[in-house]
Amino acid sequence: MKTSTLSQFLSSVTDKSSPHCVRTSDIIMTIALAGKMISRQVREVWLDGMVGETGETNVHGEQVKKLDEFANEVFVELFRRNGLVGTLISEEMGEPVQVGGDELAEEFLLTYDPLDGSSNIDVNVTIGSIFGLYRLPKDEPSANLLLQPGKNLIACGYALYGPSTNFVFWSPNTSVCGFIADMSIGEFRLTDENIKIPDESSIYSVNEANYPNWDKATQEVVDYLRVGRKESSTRYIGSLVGDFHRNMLKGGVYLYPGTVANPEGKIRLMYEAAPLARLAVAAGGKAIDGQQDLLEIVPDSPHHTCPTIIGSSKVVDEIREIYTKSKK
Ligand code: AHM
Ligand code: MG
Repeated sequence: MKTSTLSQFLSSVTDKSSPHCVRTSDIIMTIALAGKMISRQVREVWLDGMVGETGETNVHGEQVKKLDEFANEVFVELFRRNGLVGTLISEEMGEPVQVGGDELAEEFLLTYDPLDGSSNIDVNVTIGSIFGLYRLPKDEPSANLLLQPGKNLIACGYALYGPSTNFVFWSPNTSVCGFIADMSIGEFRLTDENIKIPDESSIYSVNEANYPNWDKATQEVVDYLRVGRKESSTRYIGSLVGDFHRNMLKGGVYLYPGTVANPEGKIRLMYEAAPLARLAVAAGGKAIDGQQDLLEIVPDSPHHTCPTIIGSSKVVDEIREIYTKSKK
């Protein structure tokens, strides 16, 4: 075999003398397994009668799709069975859920969006699962222990269900690395060991229909991206994880700003914005909420939302400058 599989790759980068390092790799393997299971269901969604909504509404007030529920259950079941992490926080669960495990598991918090891009589920457009892994301080128990900023992530990544299934992750022992599922052998195979985001790009990804609802600074930012730069092009599919993946490989910036009525925006910090921000930074990109580094934001609840701007470093710098001038 020419390229290594995910398990071979993880085995080669794991410090076997460190229980935390071994545990982190085992958790990443479990998430990859969840990705394969969800990918299978995504591809069979029409055949298995899994289209449509469950009739339930989630903590964000959104209609839960049958596939959202399925994907969430895959994560819960796998981690309940193997006991590798102590706590799960998911977009689809109102409260953090304890899934038990040993003493070491108590130090690990896994956050995830089981199926990002829910509005694209029934229309065969790329969707994905995003995850963030945090190591909790052992000797500082506090009521806010779970509310960790993105800078404390110890691993993060996503599985992407498009024409092929990708698995992309970052951990302290690796760069940002990418894998593609070879379903004939049921394994992810390494495609890129060191993904880097181009510094510069003409692509921006934003739902521009929200323009009338933005404040002046955000309108100025998007005007600048559209007509103030040498070249400009829009790509927006409405699946953050899909837009992020394209922008990471080709260059580009994703924006989901707040509106005047809802300044904190829609993107969830702990399992959407922060994991992708950490990946972007590890790949040479940047992430802000306007003026502040996104990885510095401390959530005030598991489902905290924040304005999200992630992508090519030079473009993000220019955006920050416009916000900074306009807020003076
Ligand atoms: P979801 O996790 O329920 O799918 O919501 C998050 C999604 C992002 O993936 C996407 O970029 C955004 O919401 C699209 O929102 P909008 O339709 O307002 O542009
Ligand atoms: Mg999402």
